[in-house]
Amino acid sequence: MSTFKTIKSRIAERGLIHVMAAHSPMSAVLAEEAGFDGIWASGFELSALYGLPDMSLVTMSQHLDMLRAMTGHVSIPVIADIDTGYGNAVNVTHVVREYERAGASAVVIEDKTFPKVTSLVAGGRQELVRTEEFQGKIEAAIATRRDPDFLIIARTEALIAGLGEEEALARAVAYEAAGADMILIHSKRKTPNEIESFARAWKGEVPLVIVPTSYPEMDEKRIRALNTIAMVIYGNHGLRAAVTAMTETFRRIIADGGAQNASRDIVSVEEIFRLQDMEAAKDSERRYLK
Ligand code: SPV
Ligand code: MG
Repeated sequence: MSTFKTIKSRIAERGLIHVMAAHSPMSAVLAEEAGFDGIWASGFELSALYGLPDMSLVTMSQHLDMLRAMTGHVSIPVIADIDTGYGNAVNVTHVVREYERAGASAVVIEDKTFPKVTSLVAGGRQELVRTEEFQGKIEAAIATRRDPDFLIIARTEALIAGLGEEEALARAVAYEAAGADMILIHSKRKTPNEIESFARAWKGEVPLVIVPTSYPEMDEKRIRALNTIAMVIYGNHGLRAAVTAMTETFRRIIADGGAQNASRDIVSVEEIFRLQDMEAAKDSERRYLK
């Protein structure tokens, strides 16, 4: 791990880092190979993999197991989406200890009540905990981490809950005061205006994180122009691309009465062998199976 670059050093080098959501070691490897700076261990993607809505139904141990599998396969930082921290500030101490030990480089904790409701759904029930209560969760996380490079990222859902910019800013200020290393500000608006306004108004020391799923025209140039955002998370593009590709391929095989056409347009089995590192397994066979 000596060549492992921390999130902080990546941000110091580049100003802005690009993080892709993954839901499995293979999707994480594909994101690393494509050139992303980090992996977002997304609760939304993992919930969807289980065919479940993202409403605190996937357990911590399910998410932690998948995160551990991912950290074992990539050499870029993995940022854990721990939702609300699976309970109160006491739960957060346990969660942070476990995720750091599993190889995560950061956790993102959001200020919603447990069980949470996914942020982007229309008409979702969005309830926030008191600011002081959430400060306690951040303080618990900071006090628990062992490595100061393990980042505690505080996520406010004030805009998602319709509470307005003033409340979002007040919460972000309070979370920075509690020790948060970065602030994730989420929005479900279809245009970047709400986030751009927040990012311009942000006068804190710590940088911002955004997840521009619902406002994809917010590209790198536009983000850099604001000077306050250091991390952009692409929250679900791998999963959505996989659904598109699987749906199309499955339908074609049914329609064609076989895989004769579909086979030509998907990766070869050899490419899957490469992603599984079959070579290393064959090498081990040659050396050790006596
Ligand atoms: C996730 O990917 O799990 C997130 C981002 O938390 S969102 O789904 O937009 O809430
Ligand atoms: Mg999530």
